[in-house]
Parts: sequence; structure tokens; C-alpha cells
Amino acid sequence: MSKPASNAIAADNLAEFPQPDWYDETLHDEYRLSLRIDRVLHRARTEHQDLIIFENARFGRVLALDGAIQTTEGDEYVYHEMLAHVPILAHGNAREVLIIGGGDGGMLREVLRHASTASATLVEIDHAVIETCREFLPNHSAGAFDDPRAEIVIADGAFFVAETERRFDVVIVDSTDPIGPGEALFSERFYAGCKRCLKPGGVLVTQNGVPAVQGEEVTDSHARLRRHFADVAFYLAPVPTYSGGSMAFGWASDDKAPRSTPLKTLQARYAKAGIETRYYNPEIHEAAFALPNDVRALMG
Ligand code: AG3
Repeated sequence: MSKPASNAIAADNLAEFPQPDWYDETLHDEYRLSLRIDRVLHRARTEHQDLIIFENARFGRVLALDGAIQTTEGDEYVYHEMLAHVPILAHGNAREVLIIGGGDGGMLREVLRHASTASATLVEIDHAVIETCREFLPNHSAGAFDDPRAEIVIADGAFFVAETERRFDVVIVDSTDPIGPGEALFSERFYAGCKRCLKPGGVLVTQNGVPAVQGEEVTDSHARLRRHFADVAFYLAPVPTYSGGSMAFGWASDDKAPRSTPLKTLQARYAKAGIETRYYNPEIHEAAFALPNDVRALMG
């Protein structure tokens, strides 16, 4: 008699060896990140998107929206520090800051760490993201939503920038990827709106995807931003759960001075701000704008 196939034995005993659940990103068709789900804290279909918050032994609590990892407790500091402190310290006197998206509150937390921030306005399309993250991802906002300098607006960021009468020193686009609700936040019309609500000397920064797997985002944003701003650039930082290599951040301003702020000035401003950072420092700030040739090539 022939021996039973080994997979038949495994199948018989499956109940004794429960398999862990994995969260498979569906962001890219041909490539995916998978994180083990150790505990589901919350799962919902909001008015705008599918939301899950779960725990992973390596990265802590994880927020995913519509099949894409948005942020994890383990590596959020790289992203939030680089999108907040680079424009704020380059600007040098950012009093009014606008955040588009960012419902988890991590960006708001970093922006409010600057005593120079007089007001931080966060415009989030999906109130459920804010409510759910305040409850299940509280370390991200760390009380920032209760800061008297914080103003929360539940609205479509694209409408907000087109219509607001307010003007800002720094605009930070903390968006999802350009699929679903995030798509409008990569359009030329949106960038024109951002320019409209920047004060003279103001700086816009954007979440611009991982160039190795989302190269067209750099190409498209570069072309669209250039039609509206005198100085357009990208800078990089590696965020492990935005897999595929370094993430690109877009930079746009009509003033060339903020991007060429001397290192000594950045060092002085950073020391004066008195903030402790885990990734950001003035040297990495300066170095992040050095781009490899493959990313330069995407800028056309
Ligand atoms: N901003 C999300 C970036 C998502 C990027 N995903 C990717 N390309 N792998 C997230 C919100 C953090 N505050």
C-alpha cells in the first residue's frame, strides 16, 4: 500500500495547528506586504472606506484603510517627523499649519510639538477615522486632539483648500494613496488650491508614494506641482511598512529660500524648538533631498 501524501496528513491535523491570520495589503497588484494579525481591535466599513485596526507583535497597533497600511505604532515616527519637521524648521516661523488628512492624529501631534505653532487645522474627510483612532490608536494623537491650538474640520480637503479664506505658512498633505478618497489629493486642481491658501514664503509638503513601486506618483506630482510653484522637489525617508524602499515626499514653494536653509540655521532652529525626535535631525533633513538617479529620472 502506498503511503498517504504528506499534505493529507497535515489536512487531517489542521485543527490542532491553527494558522495565524495575516493582513495582506492589496495596494499593489503584483506585490504585497503581509503583517500577522495578532488581535483585531476594530473593523468597520465607514462612510468612505474599509477600516481595520489590529495588533502585530513587531509593529504594534496598525491602521489599514481600503487594503493599504496607513500607519503603525512601530514606525510612524519616521513618516510623521519627516513630514512635519522638515517644512516647519525650513520655514522658520510657521505659525499657522494646515494638515490635509491625517485622521490618526500622528501628524497633529508632531506639528503641535513646536511652540511656534499658533494653530494647527486638520481637515479630514472621514470622521470615523478620527473617532476610531482616538479610541484604538491613542498613542498616535497622544492628546493632540484636545490641544486648544488644534482645530478639526470634517470636510473634503480638495474643497477646503479651494474655498477657505484662511492662509497658512505650511500645508502638510497626509493622505492615503491616490485610489478612493485620496485620489483628489494628487490632482492639479488640488495643488492649485494648496497654493491659493499658502501665505507668501509658505511651503507645501505631500505624501508622494514609494517610488520603486509607485514611480508614476513622483512623475505626475512633479509635473502638476511645477505648473503652480517656482520651487518643486522631493525628499526621501524609509518607512518599513510602506514597503518597497524609501518613501518620497513632495515639496513645493514659490520661495526658494526655505529649501536652501543652511544646515547651521536648521541646527539652531532645531535646538531652539527643543523637541526630541527619533528619526529627524537637521543633518538627515538636508541629506533627504539628495535623490538617487532612478528617482531623478522619474521627475522627467
Ligand atoms: N499616510 C499614508 C501613506 C500610505 C502609503 N502607503 C503606501 N504607499 N505604502 C498615512 C497616514 C499616516 N498619518
